[in-house]
Amino acid sequence: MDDLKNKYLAEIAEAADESALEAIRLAAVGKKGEVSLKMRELGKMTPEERQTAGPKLNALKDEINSALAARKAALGDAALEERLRTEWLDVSLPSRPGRQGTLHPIAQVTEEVTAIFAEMGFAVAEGPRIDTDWYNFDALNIPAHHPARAEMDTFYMHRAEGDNRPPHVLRTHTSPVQIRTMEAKGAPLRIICPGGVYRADYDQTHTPMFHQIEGLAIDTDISMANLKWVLEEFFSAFFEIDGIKTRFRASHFPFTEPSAEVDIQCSWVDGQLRIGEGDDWMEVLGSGMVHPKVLKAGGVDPEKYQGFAFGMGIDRIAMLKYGIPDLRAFFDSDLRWLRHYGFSALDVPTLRAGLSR
Ligand code: 2U9
Repeated sequence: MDDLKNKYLAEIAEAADESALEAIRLAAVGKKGEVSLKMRELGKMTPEERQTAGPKLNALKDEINSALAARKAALGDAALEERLRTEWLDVSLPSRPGRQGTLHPIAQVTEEVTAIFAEMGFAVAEGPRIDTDWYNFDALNIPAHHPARAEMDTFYMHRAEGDNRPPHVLRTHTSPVQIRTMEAKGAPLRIICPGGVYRADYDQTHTPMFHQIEGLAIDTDISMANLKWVLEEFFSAFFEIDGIKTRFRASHFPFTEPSAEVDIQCSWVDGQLRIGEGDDWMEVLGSGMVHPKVLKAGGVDPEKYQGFAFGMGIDRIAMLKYGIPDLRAFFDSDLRWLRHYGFSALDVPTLRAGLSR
């Protein structure tokens, strides 16, 4: 038995891979292996002989099995070590020119708008794209059966029959993020909320998913004058035109009072749009003073605080700034379009270095 033990333990220690180990296992403790055949001979022995040989054979079998397992684990570790040594990648190498991806114009414009508002002290706030109808509508002074709910062509999430939880919707604007941030942080507050929103609408100027940036500033002495200054600063920086003219037209939104739609100065020359010159106007934005009911819904005391808010379509201002003619192309994933309208991922927009180089 000692001979068997020495022979197999030496072979196991030498085994170079898993298939060699398996061959040794079969030869030693497999059905027809040497140790197994010896175990079968126990039946022919006298009871006294069996009493000493039986436990010894069992112990030998156990010892071989655990040596096999230990060697298998060691081989596995060595294989992993070898892979870690040979399979490595220098992530600091530049990508191959033909493979360099670009930033989508929506990502680029989101970065640009964020950089401008950051300079004016606005932080970025984010929230869920699926939200309750309370955050998306009620908190924004759009109660059930208000025509604005129907106008927004809302996507409702499916509910199983008998499921009585409040309805969830794909947010139709980023405004629920402002309510959530008011609840979480209170006043004073200065935030912008960029992100995707959803409305069941599809034609040349509407896609079922598009992007907005909304802004909110709350403090104890905020007025429409602050709103006008902030927006004029924004338009000048964004379109890179000093002193761009704006026009505020009275309007109506459920969540602001008073409300204004904002146009920027433009002209059409030979069917070409030019921003910041001429005597035409182009609507780019909606805004107003936050309705007291909306402040209250966000847990802010309307007796003490006021705020202004505005909202604009990122996709739309991206089209205006970069001369992109068709909204639907934004979401076609056409590589030629993406290469043409895409931006270098490494040129981060800042006010000092330039927004779009
Ligand atoms: C809170 C309070 C007020 C956000 C606002 C608009 C006006 C607006 C549209 C622009 C083009 C949506 O993308 S669009 O179709 N938005 O006209 N948005 S005021 O007002 C808020 C938001 C949140 C708590």
